[in-house]
Amino acid sequence: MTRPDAGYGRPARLWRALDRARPPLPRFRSPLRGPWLTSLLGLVLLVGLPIVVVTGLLDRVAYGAAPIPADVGFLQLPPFDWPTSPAWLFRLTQGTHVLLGLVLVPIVLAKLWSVAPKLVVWPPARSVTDALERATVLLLVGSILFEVVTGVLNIQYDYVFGFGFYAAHYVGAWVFTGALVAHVVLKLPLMVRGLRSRSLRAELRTPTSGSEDDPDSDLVATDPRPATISRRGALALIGGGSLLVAGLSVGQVLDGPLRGTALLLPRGRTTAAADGGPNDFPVNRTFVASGIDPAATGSAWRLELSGAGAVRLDRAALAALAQHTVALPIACVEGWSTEQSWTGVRLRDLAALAGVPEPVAAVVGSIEQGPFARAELHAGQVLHPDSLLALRVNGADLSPDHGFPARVVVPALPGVRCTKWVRTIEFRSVR
Ligand SMILES: Nc1nc2c(c(=O)[nH]1)N[C@H]1C(S)=C(S)[C@@H](COP(=O)(O)O)O[C@H]1N2
Ligand SMILES: [Mo]
Repeated sequence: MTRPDAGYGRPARLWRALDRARPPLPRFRSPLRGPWLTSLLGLVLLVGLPIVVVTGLLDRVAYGAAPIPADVGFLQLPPFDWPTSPAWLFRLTQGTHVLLGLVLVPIVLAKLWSVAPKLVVWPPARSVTDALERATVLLLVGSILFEVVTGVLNIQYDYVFGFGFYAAHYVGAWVFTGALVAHVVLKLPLMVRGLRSRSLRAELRTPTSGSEDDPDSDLVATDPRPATISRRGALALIGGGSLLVAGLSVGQVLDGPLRGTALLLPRGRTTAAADGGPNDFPVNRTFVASGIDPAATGSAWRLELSGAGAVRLDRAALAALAQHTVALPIACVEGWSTEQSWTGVRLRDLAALAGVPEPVAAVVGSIEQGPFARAELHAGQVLHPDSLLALRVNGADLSPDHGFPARVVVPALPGVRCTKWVRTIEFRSVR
């Protein structure tokens, strides 16, 4: 004989057992939570985060080929030649990536706060579709936190991760993008409905707001505490947090005394010579840190060009070639940037000297060993009339920290490829 509830017995018992096993979950009782606030924060992130992702992916293309950043297999974007014009292009894309990424952190945290009742539910999933939906949320939350933490650590004083950072942050960005697309597809109608449920204008005029939110939403507290802050106040707090972050970061892209205000980003504030002189601008790696033997940059230094033939030039011979002066930015992948006036020999003149007037690429070698030992430039970067092997900056010889005897500066080239302490340049006529 079968029992009448045979079909339901097992699941019902399972639910009861799960209910009994319910861990002591926190109760969320703020009356501010509800579809409207969550949707508003969601909308801001839906506009802002794709900009952070796209500028990040563009920076990756600008950066060029391995070894830094490391190979990422099938996730590699189709490479294209990063433009050389406008000269501030990388300054803009990377500055936006880092600044906007930081400014959105308070909003990401507020959004997570606003959906907290949905993040900790028991049982974790009630059906297969529910489980799938929750898996995308888990990936979304996990990847955004991962991107924030790795990004913030990387722009602090030193590379915390070595060069594993670039691959990790990049793969994390793709995980986030996939999860975001799924999340938007699933939640867009809810977001639109949530936004329509209140008027932003009315909310901004309301000094206190109680809990009169949609009682059907599982974001809304069932036993709310009295409000201690209005929705207007909450928005001011979140927006104020973002403004504060912006105010303490934006200095890293400004030249002059305002640079000192970038308190959250010490790397962009560290200058080599704090003397107000021509070489007093941010330095990435100092000469001492490079580990280069000082004798290697002294009178024994020669620039070695190769191409159709080999040419060796000492610094006096380089200085005797036609010199060009141009204002170009150094824009670091960590987000700081500066514009300086550089003087030196055009790379295309050096290419001609090496017997390769129409190179398809150039490989620049540094005296320094390690990840900066060589950097490849594409034809457009070599042939641009503003692309220089700089000997001087702001009218003075380069300081050891900024790459003496000679360094590369190329319009729109990421700072990381503007090799300092150059020793060799190989001009290639075939790829
Ligand atoms: N040889 C060498 N070149 C280098 C670096 C380096 O560490 N070693 N740092 C690069 C990075 S990441 C940046 S942002 C710029 C910074 O130039 P600066 O230190 O003169 O401001 O130099 C680039 N050239
Ligand atoms: Mo950099």
